[in-house]
Amino acid sequence: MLFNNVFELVSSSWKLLNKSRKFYLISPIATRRSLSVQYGNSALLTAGAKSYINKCVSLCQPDRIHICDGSADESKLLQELMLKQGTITRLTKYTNCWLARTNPADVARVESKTFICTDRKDQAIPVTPNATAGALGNWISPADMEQAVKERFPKSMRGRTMYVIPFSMGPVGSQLSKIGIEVTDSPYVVESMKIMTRVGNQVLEKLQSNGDEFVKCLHSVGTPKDRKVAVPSWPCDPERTIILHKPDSNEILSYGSGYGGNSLLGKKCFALRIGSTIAKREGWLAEHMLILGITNPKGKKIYIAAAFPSACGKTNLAMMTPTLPGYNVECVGDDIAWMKFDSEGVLRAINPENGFFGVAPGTAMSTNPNAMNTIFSNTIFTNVASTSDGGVYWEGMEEPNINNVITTDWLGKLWSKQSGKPAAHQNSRFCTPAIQCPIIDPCWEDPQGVPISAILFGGRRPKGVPLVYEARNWSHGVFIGAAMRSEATAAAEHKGKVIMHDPFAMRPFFGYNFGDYLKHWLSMEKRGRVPKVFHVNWFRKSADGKFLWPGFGDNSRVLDWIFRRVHEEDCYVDSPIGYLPSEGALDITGLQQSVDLKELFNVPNDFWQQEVNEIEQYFKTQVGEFLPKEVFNELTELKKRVNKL
Ligand code: SAT
Ligand code: MN
Repeated sequence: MLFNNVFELVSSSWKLLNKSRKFYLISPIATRRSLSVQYGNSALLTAGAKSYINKCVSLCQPDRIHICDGSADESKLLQELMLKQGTITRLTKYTNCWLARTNPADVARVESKTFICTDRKDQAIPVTPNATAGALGNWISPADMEQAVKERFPKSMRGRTMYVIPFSMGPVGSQLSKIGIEVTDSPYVVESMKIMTRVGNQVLEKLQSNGDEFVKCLHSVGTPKDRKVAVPSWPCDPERTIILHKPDSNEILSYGSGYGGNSLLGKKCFALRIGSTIAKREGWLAEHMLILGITNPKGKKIYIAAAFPSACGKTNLAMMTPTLPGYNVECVGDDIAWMKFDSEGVLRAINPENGFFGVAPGTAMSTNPNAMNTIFSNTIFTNVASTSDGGVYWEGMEEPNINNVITTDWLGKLWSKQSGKPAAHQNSRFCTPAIQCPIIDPCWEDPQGVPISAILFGGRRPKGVPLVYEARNWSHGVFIGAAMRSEATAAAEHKGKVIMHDPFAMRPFFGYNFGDYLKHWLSMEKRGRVPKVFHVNWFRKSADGKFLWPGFGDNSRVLDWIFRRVHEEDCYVDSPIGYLPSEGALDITGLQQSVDLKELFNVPNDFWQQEVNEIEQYFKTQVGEFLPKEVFNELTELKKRVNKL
């Protein structure tokens, strides 16, 4: 490698130049450009870290290296830099809050440009004669991946600083945690990663004792081919964006986008895609799930994990304020759960993240007061609107003073309600430290994880799907996860409100063949005591298009029924699709609006016949021979029961 000696040189010069914290080296590359390590203590780097950084330097050829220490001083430095570059503005109304406006072409995850690289295609996705491209992920061959990298990364960091972010997914030192090193040319990514993960020297120290094992994450915002950067404050290369994962070598390479799951590589790329492949190898689960603790009026507490697709209310459920008296909800995580059986056979979960990257629009004191009380300090907002008093605004925020201030929309244009245009982008986000959540669970950082008693699957289903039903057993639960469908949202590039298959809310996040994923889930029953499984749907609508259920805090009524079912209370009736609450079992005392329970729990014959056919088609065309027979049998049984309706 061209830069093999960089760190040897750095380490020896460190003592001499420690005062100025600056090094200027003459690089050994042919062009003889100078490379300076301008920040950080390279002496802490392990041999594996050095070798990886050398490779990235050699490929991307940055002008400077910055080894992140996770400190507040470092944040100040980067905030000042980003202010100068126009990437962020200060939100003076709040403490240490910032607003970033992206290039409007870089606003969400790009699923069609996200790939898993394996030797054989069927290691990454089910290969069937009529599979729809991208339905269960995209595969790329090692040769094509190499080519894609060659076309994009060489010299991609010229003129820029290369930041090295050592981070831990999960509390540093927990048996369930894993370490990554993200190399990026975006200070916005550094500051966001410092909120979303645990960053700093303690991670490098851990690396010394864990056998130097880390996930390699290389990210560059890139530069368009014609070198015309459309929005200099938010460089990116939307035309050539690509997100590559190589499970074999625990490697991620992401080019061209600075946004969310495309660039904060600890999140979807590591914690879910690479995470799911590590989990498969090691016998645990890496899932797109929130984790909450719920205590009943008698003081009994259970933990629940719930999988909903992006932008379907995971953050709202995880931070819910129950309307049902005596109940208390506490938040462990809002997006990702890593779950493993302990030696006693109890399924234990950690939230591998350290912050929330939540959808802003719709977040309000009435819908999620705990989120509102979390996000107004130490937060990076992206693509929300700003107000002339130094604040933020988005649709549904219920800001009473909005008419007394001048509002600038997410595109930087003056905005008024009368314009009819949204002030904030639909997928605008807050990136905020989890510890600031007023109802963060006392055990949220417990290295053992919290014991999971129930798993919920759900999505946006305007028709036919009841408020809640329970799986008959584990394999039926796995089937319910596999058959999940939900309306598309703005979290990715899908347009319109089409109902999409989104098994386990993992469709964009599988790191390996979905059929093998199902087999892995089925095998959990042999590894320990599996939790009960439920399906929930807060989004059913009446014929006139109104939501049948108030949702938010009133979802505690559903959690109450689930709580009682976990404790085997006899409060259910059988139905063709699973167990429903028996008459009167759903506690609706004190509900502020009248609800049509009959409609809410109706299991319409024609709808379910169609649904079963649709699932069968989907399994046949997209999963084919990779579908485990147990899941196929569950479908056959459901079909029989539905046909008797
Ligand atoms: O953009 S992210 O992938 O981080 C958010 C989401 O889609 O859940
Ligand atoms: Mn998510």
